[in-house]
Amino acid sequence: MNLVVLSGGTGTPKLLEGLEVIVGQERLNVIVNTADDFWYYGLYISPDIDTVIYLFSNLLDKNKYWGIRDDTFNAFEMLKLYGMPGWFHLGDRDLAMHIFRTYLLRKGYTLTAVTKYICKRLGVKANVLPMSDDHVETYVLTDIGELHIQEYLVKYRFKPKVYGITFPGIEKASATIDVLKALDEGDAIVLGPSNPINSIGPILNVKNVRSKIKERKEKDIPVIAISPIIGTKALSGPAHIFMKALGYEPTPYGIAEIYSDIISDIIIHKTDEKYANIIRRKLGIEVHLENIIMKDLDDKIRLAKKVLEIISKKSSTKQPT
Ligand code: FO1
Repeated sequence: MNLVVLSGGTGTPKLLEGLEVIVGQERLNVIVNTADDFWYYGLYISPDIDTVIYLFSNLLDKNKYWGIRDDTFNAFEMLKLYGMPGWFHLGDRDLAMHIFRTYLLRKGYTLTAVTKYICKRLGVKANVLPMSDDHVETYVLTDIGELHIQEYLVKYRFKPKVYGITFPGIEKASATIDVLKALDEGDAIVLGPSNPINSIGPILNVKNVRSKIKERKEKDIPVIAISPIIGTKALSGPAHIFMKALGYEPTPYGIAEIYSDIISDIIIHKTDEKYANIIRRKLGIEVHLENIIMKDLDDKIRLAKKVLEIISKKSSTKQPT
């Protein structure tokens, strides 16, 4: 069973924790959003890649779902003394990742090669794949001006009113051959419970990814989304805010609508039963009502098991091609 999981932000890594326990890292191909990446004081920061690498190497601070557990911030304190802003915290051990990655990127290695190498050094067995080796950024147009996604999320805690969101570079960004190979060889594709606009969205908008997933779904494999929203609120972060700003209803129906051309199934929270019929009827997507809240490891394993049950049920009933 080769699983492909699209991951961004901090929601999907929780599901990855459960999947890792059940299928093992060797079976996981994680395509990661890189539109959160940015150059910060000369360092190339790749937040979503780092959360996945730290998770699989058991270094992740699981209270925050970013950075390294029990990290210190001595360099950061000195950098603030020199005038660096204090809203984006860089731990000492985390800094080593940014310094080393920047060193390799400046020598001309691709983000894919650098990620593979760092995973090897950290003993990560999962296949962690940047969505593209072409640089993509994310900006949010708000009532206090245009903000980089990290400023909007971290500095302003998604308080400013959102008028729009843009992903400079996405129109030229191509999927890597590793991403297309993983999508080709996967037995199932999972769109994790992350923000469909700025975490999963950029992955789908990289050239050839959406069409490849659509092709696989229409031909033979389950493509399953897990809603990051319960009712009209995201479990964490601004998914509902971005969806509203882009004209989608901020509900599980809106999630299904965004993914309607590429998913066969969606898992929504058991209290969202009222959306199930319209998703089935209007979008032709199978709906599974589950408890999608992941508070502890048992929750993560339980939800991961549900995903795998759906996959094996669909695969066993698949018509012989
Ligand atoms: N998130 C915060 O809320 N505060 C921070 O100071 C912060 C620093 C940081 C440093 C490195 C890194 O890889 C991630 C960091 N994050 C921080 C999380 C980051 O903003 C989120 O993981 C992504 O934006 C989620 O999409």
